[in-house]
Formats: sequence, C-alpha cells, structure tokens
Amino acid sequence: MEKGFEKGVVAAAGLIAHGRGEALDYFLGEKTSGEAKSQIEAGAAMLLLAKNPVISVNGNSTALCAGKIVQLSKALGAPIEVNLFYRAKKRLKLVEREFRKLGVKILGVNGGKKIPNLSSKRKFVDSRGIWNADAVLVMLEDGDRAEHLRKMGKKVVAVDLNPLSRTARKANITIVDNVTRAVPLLSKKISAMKRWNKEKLLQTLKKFSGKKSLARSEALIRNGLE
Ligand code: PTJ
Repeated sequence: MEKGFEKGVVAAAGLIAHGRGEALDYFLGEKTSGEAKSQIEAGAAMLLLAKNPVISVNGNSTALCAGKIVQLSKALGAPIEVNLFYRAKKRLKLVEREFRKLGVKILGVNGGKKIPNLSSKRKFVDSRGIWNADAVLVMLEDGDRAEHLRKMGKKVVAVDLNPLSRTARKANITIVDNVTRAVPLLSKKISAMKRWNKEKLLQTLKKFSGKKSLARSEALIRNGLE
C-alpha cells in the first residue's frame, strides 16, 4: 500500500481506508469466516448467472491484489474497469499501467457514460463495461454508488470488511472479508461452479439471504472470533 501511494495509484484517503479495514480484519482473526465462505459461494453464483459481469477496481484494490483480480477476470470471463472516487487522468493511467504490466487491458480510462444522479466522480463509467453490465463486483469502497447501480437494475456483489458501510448494505451480496483473501477464493469457487447448471446456481442464490448473512457477519465482529 505504501508503494502504491508513493506511485500515486493509492489516494491519501485510501491509506486511511486501508487502516479501517485492517482494524476490522483483526476482529475476524485475519481469516475468512465460514459466513464469508457462504457469501463467496452466493457471490460466485450471482456473477456466473450474469450475462455481462464487470469487475470494478479502484486504487486500493489495484495496489493490494491486481494479480489476483486478473486471475478472477480470467476465471469469470469478465472485463476489469477502473472507477475512482479521486478521479484524475494521471491516476487512471497509473492504474491502467499496473494492469498492463500484467498483460491486461482495462476499461474505464475514458469512461464516457454517467451513472444517473450520482454526484461523485464514481459516476463516470465505460459504455463497454459497467454501463452495460448486469452485475458488478465492487471492492473496498463506501458510498452511494452501489445504491445507484442497483437503481439502474444491476446486481451488485461487494467485498467490504465493514458490514455497516453503505456499499455493504446496498449490495445484493456482500462478502465481509479482506479482498486479498476473498478475491482468490472467489476465483476458485467460480472455476469450480462454472460446471454447475443454471438451476443449481439459482438454487444457491435462493437459499442465501444477503441481509441475514450480513447481520451474522456483523455479529462475528461484535462478539469476537468463531
Ligand atoms: O482509489 P479511489 O480514488 O477510488 O479512492 C478509494 C477510496 C479511499 C475513496 C475508497 O477506498 C473508499 O471508499 O474508502 P472508504 O470509504 O473508507 O471505504 C472502504 C471500505 O472498504 C471500508 O468499509 C473499509 O472497512 C473496507 N476495507 C478496507 N480495507 C479493506 C476493506 N475491505 C476489504 N478488504 C480490505 N483490505
């Protein structure tokens, strides 16, 4: 993260966000809970059922796990799109360069469309990516974008260590885990579940309640380790 900040990939506020995440992760024993594993399975089902899923990345997720995100993108067959709160041409290019080094061309650098009624610069999205997506994976962000993406009719899967964040509460499915562990686990699940038929994926979603699961994750943090 420090290197990411020095390079300009991570925003100053991104370092503070990282500290918040680390603090919450200590309460989870810095391991993926059983609850998060269920959230990962449901998230995998939702993303596999989508026709045009897109993986949204910001400065923090890029600095923490760009390589793991590339593996996820390949497992799911979904493009990666950069979406920044502190949007600046220079940072967009820096994030793009991190993925180019890994051999991947990402979307969003020239995001020409706007999410309706969203005031922050997170509103800028790519017509070939999030604008057209039916499901979006968002990581490590708090704010009102998840709510507005849902208003556009999109499914939202979030990865957020804070079960109380606006993103966590507005997403269809929130994975309460560290992105560095959740992203590779999601790739693994997606690779295994690709063989499942549509009915089995739908059943997985049917038996999962995002709200109840989020409440159980909150209880895990409040009450201590499993
Ligand atoms: O790169 P930009 O310009 O888009 O800026 C990124 C900011 C700083 C705006 C973005 O990271 C952000 O929205 O930060 P927040 O508002 O603090 O929200 C981040 C959320 O992610 C908080 O709920 C944190 O608890 C959570 N979080 C932090 N680190 C991790 C995490 N969740 C999962 N894994 C982590 N490693």
